[in-house]
Amino acid sequence: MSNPLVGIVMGSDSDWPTMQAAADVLTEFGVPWEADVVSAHRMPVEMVDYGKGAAGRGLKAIIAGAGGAAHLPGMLASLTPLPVIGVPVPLKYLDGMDSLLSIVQMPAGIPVATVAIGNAKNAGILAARILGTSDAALQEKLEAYAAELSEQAHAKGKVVRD
Ligand code: RP5
Repeated sequence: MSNPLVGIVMGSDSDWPTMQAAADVLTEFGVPWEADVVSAHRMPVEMVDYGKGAAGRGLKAIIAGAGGAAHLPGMLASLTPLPVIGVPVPLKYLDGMDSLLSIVQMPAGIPVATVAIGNAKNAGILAARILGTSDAALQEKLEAYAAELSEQAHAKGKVVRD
Protein backbone atom coordinates (compact mmCIF):
# COMPACT_ATOMS: atom_id res chain seq x y z
CA MET A 1 0.00 0.00 0.00
CA SER A 2 1.25 3.51 -0.75
CA ASN A 3 2.01 5.84 2.16
CA PRO A 4 1.10 3.43 4.93
CA LEU A 5 0.07 5.06 8.21
CA VAL A 6 0.12 1.92 10.35
CA GLY A 7 2.95 -0.58 10.46
CA ILE A 8 1.97 -4.13 11.32
CA VAL A 9 4.98 -6.17 12.35
CA MET A 10 5.32 -9.66 13.75
CA GLY A 11 7.98 -12.02 14.96
CA SER A 12 7.27 -14.72 12.38
CA ASP A 13 5.10 -15.37 9.37
CA SER A 14 3.37 -17.95 11.58
CA ASP A 15 1.85 -14.95 13.45
CA TRP A 16 0.08 -13.71 10.30
CA PRO A 17 -3.12 -15.79 10.71
CA THR A 18 -3.61 -13.91 14.01
CA MET A 19 -2.33 -10.53 12.84
CA GLN A 20 -4.31 -10.43 9.61
CA ALA A 21 -7.40 -9.30 11.54
CA ALA A 22 -5.65 -5.99 12.25
CA ALA A 23 -4.95 -5.50 8.56
CA ASP A 24 -8.52 -6.43 7.61
CA VAL A 25 -10.12 -3.94 9.96
CA LEU A 26 -7.72 -1.17 8.91
CA THR A 27 -8.66 -1.85 5.30
CA GLU A 28 -12.34 -1.68 6.31
CA PHE A 29 -11.74 1.80 7.75
CA GLY A 30 -9.68 2.90 4.75
CA VAL A 31 -6.43 3.22 6.71
CA PRO A 32 -3.33 2.36 4.66
CA TRP A 33 -1.06 -0.18 6.34
CA GLU A 34 2.08 -2.18 5.71
CA ALA A 35 3.00 -5.58 7.12
CA ASP A 36 6.38 -7.18 7.71
CA VAL A 37 8.16 -9.87 9.70
CA VAL A 38 10.74 -8.29 12.01
CA SER A 39 11.86 -10.81 14.60
CA ALA A 40 13.32 -9.32 17.78
CA HIS A 41 15.52 -12.35 18.33
CA ARG A 42 16.32 -13.53 14.82
CA MET A 43 16.56 -10.10 13.14
CA PRO A 44 17.62 -7.68 15.88
CA VAL A 45 19.40 -5.28 13.53
CA GLU A 46 16.37 -5.04 11.23
CA MET A 47 14.17 -4.51 14.28
CA VAL A 48 16.30 -1.54 15.38
CA ASP A 49 16.19 -0.12 11.84
CA TYR A 50 12.42 -0.52 11.69
CA GLY A 51 11.86 1.13 15.06
CA LYS A 52 14.26 3.99 14.42
CA GLY A 53 12.89 4.66 10.93
CA ALA A 54 9.16 4.24 11.49
CA ALA A 55 8.21 7.81 12.42
CA GLY A 56 10.45 9.32 9.73
CA ARG A 57 8.76 7.18 7.08
CA GLY A 58 5.38 8.66 8.00
CA LEU A 59 3.92 5.86 10.10
CA LYS A 60 1.61 7.10 12.86
CA ALA A 61 1.27 3.88 14.87
CA ILE A 62 2.80 0.43 15.05
CA ILE A 63 0.95 -2.79 15.75
CA ALA A 64 3.40 -5.45 16.87
CA GLY A 65 2.51 -9.07 17.46
CA ALA A 66 4.62 -11.90 18.79
CA GLY A 67 4.28 -15.13 20.67
CA GLY A 68 6.16 -16.80 23.52
CA ALA A 69 9.07 -14.63 24.61
CA ALA A 70 7.30 -11.76 22.89
CA HIS A 71 9.84 -8.96 23.10
CA LEU A 72 9.11 -7.28 19.76
CA PRO A 73 6.42 -4.79 20.87
CA GLY A 74 8.37 -3.60 23.90
CA MET A 75 11.64 -3.30 22.02
CA LEU A 76 9.97 -1.31 19.24
CA ALA A 77 8.38 0.97 21.84
CA SER A 78 11.87 1.69 23.16
CA LEU A 79 13.04 2.65 19.66
CA THR A 80 10.23 4.91 18.46
CA PRO A 81 8.16 7.81 19.77
CA LEU A 82 5.11 6.36 17.97
CA PRO A 83 2.31 4.61 19.88
CA VAL A 84 2.91 0.85 19.87
CA ILE A 85 0.02 -1.57 20.21
CA GLY A 86 1.02 -5.08 21.26
CA VAL A 87 -0.80 -8.24 20.25
CA PRO A 88 -0.02 -11.32 22.34
CA VAL A 89 -0.08 -14.20 19.85
CA PRO A 90 -1.17 -17.50 21.43
CA LEU A 91 1.15 -20.42 20.75
CA LYS A 92 0.80 -24.15 21.41
CA TYR A 93 1.74 -23.99 25.09
CA LEU A 94 0.56 -21.73 27.94
CA ASP A 95 -2.48 -20.44 25.99
CA GLY A 96 -0.77 -17.14 25.16
CA MET A 97 -0.24 -16.17 28.80
CA ASP A 98 3.51 -16.10 28.15
CA SER A 99 3.01 -13.74 25.20
CA LEU A 100 0.62 -11.53 27.19
CA LEU A 101 2.89 -11.16 30.19
CA SER A 102 5.96 -10.57 27.98
CA ILE A 103 4.17 -7.68 26.28
CA VAL A 104 2.09 -6.08 29.01
CA GLN A 105 4.68 -5.83 31.79
CA MET A 106 6.58 -2.83 30.47
CA PRO A 107 8.67 -0.60 32.73
CA ALA A 108 7.29 2.89 33.44
CA GLY A 109 8.13 5.31 30.65
CA ILE A 110 8.00 2.85 27.74
CA PRO A 111 4.32 2.04 27.18
CA VAL A 112 2.86 -0.68 24.99
CA ALA A 113 -0.93 -0.61 24.62
CA THR A 114 -1.62 -4.32 24.95
CA VAL A 115 -4.79 -5.90 23.59
CA ALA A 116 -6.26 -9.25 24.63
CA ILE A 117 -4.57 -12.50 23.64
CA GLY A 118 -5.06 -13.02 19.91
CA ASN A 119 -7.23 -9.91 19.51
CA ALA A 120 -5.48 -8.24 16.58
CA LYS A 121 -8.82 -6.82 15.45
CA ASN A 122 -8.88 -4.56 18.51
CA ALA A 123 -5.31 -3.51 17.76
CA GLY A 124 -6.43 -2.38 14.31
CA ILE A 125 -9.42 -0.51 15.72
CA LEU A 126 -7.27 1.15 18.37
CA ALA A 127 -4.78 2.28 15.70
CA ALA A 128 -7.70 3.70 13.70
CA ARG A 129 -8.94 5.51 16.83
CA ILE A 130 -5.51 7.06 17.32
CA LEU A 131 -5.52 8.29 13.71
CA GLY A 132 -9.13 9.39 14.11
CA THR A 133 -8.12 12.05 16.64
CA SER A 134 -6.80 14.09 13.71
CA ASP A 135 -9.10 12.78 10.96
CA ALA A 136 -12.77 13.74 11.32
CA ALA A 137 -13.94 11.46 8.49
CA LEU A 138 -12.24 8.45 10.06
CA GLN A 139 -13.68 9.32 13.45
CA GLU A 140 -17.16 9.37 11.90
CA LYS A 141 -16.58 5.89 10.47
CA LEU A 142 -15.51 4.68 13.92
CA GLU A 143 -18.66 6.16 15.45
CA ALA A 144 -20.81 4.48 12.82
CA TYR A 145 -19.05 1.18 13.53
CA ALA A 146 -19.72 1.50 17.27
CA ALA A 147 -23.36 2.39 16.57
CA GLU A 148 -23.69 -0.71 14.41
CA LEU A 149 -22.26 -2.91 17.17
CA SER A 150 -24.71 -1.37 19.61
CA GLU A 151 -27.63 -1.99 17.23
CA GLN A 152 -26.58 -5.62 16.86
CA ALA A 153 -26.36 -6.04 20.63
CA HIS A 154 -29.82 -4.49 21.07
CA ALA A 155 -31.23 -6.78 18.39
CA LYS A 156 -29.77 -9.82 20.16
CA GLY A 157 -31.18 -8.59 23.48
CA LYS A 158 -34.59 -8.28 21.84
CA VAL A 159 -34.44 -11.93 20.77
CA VAL A 160 -33.75 -12.96 24.38
CA ARG A 161 -36.52 -10.69 25.75
CA ASP A 162 -39.22 -11.63 23.20
C1 RP5 B 1 7.93 -15.75 18.11
O1 RP5 B 1 8.04 -17.13 18.05
C2 RP5 B 1 7.09 -15.42 16.92
O2 RP5 B 1 6.44 -14.18 17.13
C3 RP5 B 1 6.11 -16.56 16.84
O3 RP5 B 1 4.91 -16.25 17.56
C4 RP5 B 1 6.85 -17.67 17.56
C5 RP5 B 1 7.08 -18.87 16.72
O4 RP5 B 1 7.78 -18.51 15.56
P1 RP5 B 1 8.10 -19.59 14.43
O5 RP5 B 1 8.89 -20.69 15.07
O6 RP5 B 1 6.75 -20.08 13.93
O7 RP5 B 1 8.85 -18.85 13.35
O8 RP5 B 1 9.17 -15.12 18.05
